[in-house]
Amino acid sequence: EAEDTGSEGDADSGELITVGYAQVGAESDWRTANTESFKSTFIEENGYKLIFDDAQQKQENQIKAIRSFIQQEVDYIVVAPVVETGWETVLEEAKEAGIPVILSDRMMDVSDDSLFEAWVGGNFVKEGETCGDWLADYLEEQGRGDEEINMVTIQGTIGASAQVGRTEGMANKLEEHSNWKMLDMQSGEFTQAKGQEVMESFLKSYDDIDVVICENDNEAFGAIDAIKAAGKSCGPDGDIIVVSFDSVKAAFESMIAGDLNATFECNPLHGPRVAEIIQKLEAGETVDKIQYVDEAYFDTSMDLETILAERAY
Ligand code: GYE
Repeated sequence: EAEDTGSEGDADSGELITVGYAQVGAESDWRTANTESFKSTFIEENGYKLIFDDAQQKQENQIKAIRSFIQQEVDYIVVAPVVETGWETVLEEAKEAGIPVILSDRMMDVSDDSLFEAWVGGNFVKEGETCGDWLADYLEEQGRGDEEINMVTIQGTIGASAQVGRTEGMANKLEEHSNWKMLDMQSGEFTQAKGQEVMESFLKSYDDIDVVICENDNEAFGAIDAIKAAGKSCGPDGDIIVVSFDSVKAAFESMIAGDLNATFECNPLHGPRVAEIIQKLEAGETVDKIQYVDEAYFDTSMDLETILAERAY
């Protein structure tokens, strides 16, 4: 259901730039921060009217939202695509209607890249590789560099760029460490509830898990609950190493509590970045097609309280 967060059809709305945002859903803290970034950027004072749609993690809902944006003759369509494939037809419809499409967060896999103007988001493969490198250093420091290490992965939504890239980045690092073994990988749909369920089943199937890689922080929160419920411990002083992606505030709290070992950052604050792209297009300037955002990582060796106090999401 599209929610009109702009002015209620007042006389001025013709001068505002109308932006339709087809959002994935509300599955994680990251997503909430991303939605907030768009809602606070695309406001009337900044010259915009935002039409926001939450697809509840379903591609068919996003396609419907895009079609509704086309019908409403919005000026720009912004999409954070749930999955990478299956977008050609609806993008061609937008192109025929002369409405520019900007992608943000996750990527689309389309044969004709003139179907969108630009993409801005995180480098998911790099995030996965950073995670693998961190793990190698951490195990080395613990004197476990040559030990057999058993891992499991709670993946994101299958086919979503963030899942595809993070899994791939980690797989690249697995190739470099013959003593690392990936026992199992299953999707936790980027939610805490599903993350917990998947971890419960992993713990039933394997009694020798050393590391759990969670493809977002919320899955890790669920996994940590499952580990504790099974009578095991995690974090720097525990039985199981838990790492995740995003670096939302709650992940810092989890590290401070001694549950989570590390989180690999993914910046959700794309509202201003997309607004900059739109302003350039309005001015007839060219924009970089692919724009990666710089990202860091955080672990329990750092002064997390200080970092958390300054964290925007
Ligand atoms: O990691 C996860 C969210 O696509 C980068 O989606 C985004 C991912 C993020 O559900 O928390």
